[in-house]
Amino acid sequence: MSESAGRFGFVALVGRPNVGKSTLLNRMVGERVSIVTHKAQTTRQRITGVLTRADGQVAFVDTPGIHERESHALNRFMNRTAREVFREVDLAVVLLDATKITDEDRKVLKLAAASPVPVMLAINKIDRLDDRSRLLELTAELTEGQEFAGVYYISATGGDGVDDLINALVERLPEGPPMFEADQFTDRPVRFLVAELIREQLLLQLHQELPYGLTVEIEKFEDQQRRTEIHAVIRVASERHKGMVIGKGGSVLKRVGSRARMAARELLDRPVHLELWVRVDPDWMDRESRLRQLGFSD
Ligand SMILES: Nc1nc2c(ncn2[C@@H]2O[C@H](COP(=O)(O)OP(=O)(O)OP(=O)(O)O)[C@@H](O)[C@H]2O)c(=O)[nH]1
Ligand SMILES: [Mg+2]
Repeated sequence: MSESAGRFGFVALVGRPNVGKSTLLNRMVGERVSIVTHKAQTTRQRITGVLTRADGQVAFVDTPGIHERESHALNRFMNRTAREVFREVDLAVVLLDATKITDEDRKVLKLAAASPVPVMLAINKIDRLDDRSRLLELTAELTEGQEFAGVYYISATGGDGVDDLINALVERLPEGPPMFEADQFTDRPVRFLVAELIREQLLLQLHQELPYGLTVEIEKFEDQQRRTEIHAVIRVASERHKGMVIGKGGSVLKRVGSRARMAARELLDRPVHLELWVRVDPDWMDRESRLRQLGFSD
């Protein structure tokens, strides 16, 4: 009946670690849906962020960065999550970092070539390029022998080119009613988002390999009259790691707790009481069955 029926669809964001998928998701949705750090392999599970506009709704699916080394069941789970997303969406965006093209990017492009849905290329971090004239050369090289639904040059942090990308995506989506309420910006429950905010602080406060060997679970999440009471467990692989997460006199854990509490307070828009425990669980990241128990599900 109406002349311009709205559009709805799922759009996957795919790419190697650290190219800026989660930053772009947050920018497009206008909320902090997915955690972002300077470290590779920040995102571990898919998370949907919803953008509702007058002409339609887009459900963006952020995925873990596709990476080469699959040393643990967790890595295999992450790569599988990213690879399989092509089959579950209407459109995919492959993200690249304009300042650095790697073998992992080439692997992602190869996967995209087999995609059952159209793929757009978004070349990100153009704000970091001194000489943008190189972009055309780079694009020619990357798209050689491969069809893309469009190529966009963007800065997920600065916002350059992002609106053009969104407009192009919406135009390509099928007509249909929105799946999410207009005020719902993610498919994940708030307790998942809080667990991620704690993990974000751990990634930022701990060095080198350590953050990769831990996971965060929410054991209690209770809205009380004046505040929300949250208890979380940080699972680590060894006693040594436990010591590092706690820090001298509890200093590291205290810092992580207070920063995560502030972030959770902002997210929930009410006071938060956050308690953290550290538990040793040597093979949590090596067994598929254990991962499923901990909520890593496809
Ligand atoms: N200068 C600049 N930095 C960016 C841009 N987009 C993202 N970054 C930075 O790149 C780093 C990685 O960003 P993420 O959004 O976590 O990357 P990701 O692709 O989600 O990474 P994984 O979750 O590990 O796969 C962060 O330090 C971001 O601030 C951009 O357009 N310009
Ligand atoms: Mg990410």
